[in-house]
Amino acid sequence: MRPPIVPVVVLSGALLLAGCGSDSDSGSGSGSGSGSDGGGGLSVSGAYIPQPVSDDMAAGYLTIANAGDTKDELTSITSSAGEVTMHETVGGAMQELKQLPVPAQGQLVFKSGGNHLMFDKLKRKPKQGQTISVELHFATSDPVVVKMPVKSATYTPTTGH
Ligand SMILES: [Cu+2]
Repeated sequence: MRPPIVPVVVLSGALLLAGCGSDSDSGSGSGSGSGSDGGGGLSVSGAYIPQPVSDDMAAGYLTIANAGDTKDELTSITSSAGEVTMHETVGGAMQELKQLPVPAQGQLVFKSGGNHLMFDKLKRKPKQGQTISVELHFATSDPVVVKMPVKSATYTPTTGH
């Protein structure tokens, strides 16, 4: 008697785990129902802070996506690490913004060379490997807590889909 041939099943689904490194920590509010009334429509991705040169200032970047049909506004950012404001870059100079729109079915993008989060009066200098937690406040949606990893000073995100 010969041993039966066992078919080898390749579970290609496991490969998905290696993609995109989405450290989803946003404690997604379970069961967002029809989502007709704001809330649950916002998600944050690609957050990072390049390790700053300065001891008490740093820039931060992230993308806020709005899957809902209602536009919202980012109105403030708070963090126990220090003060955080929104900045835009205009002709090489930075200007503080009071709020920024998150369009319906759209995105609000903070990226190097453009809009960014500005950390000021930091209690400790951010170092690569650390994480800084910030809370995003919106005109309509509930606040969103984002853990922003500190990357190398020269880190640039790989844009993928
Ligand atoms: Cu700035």
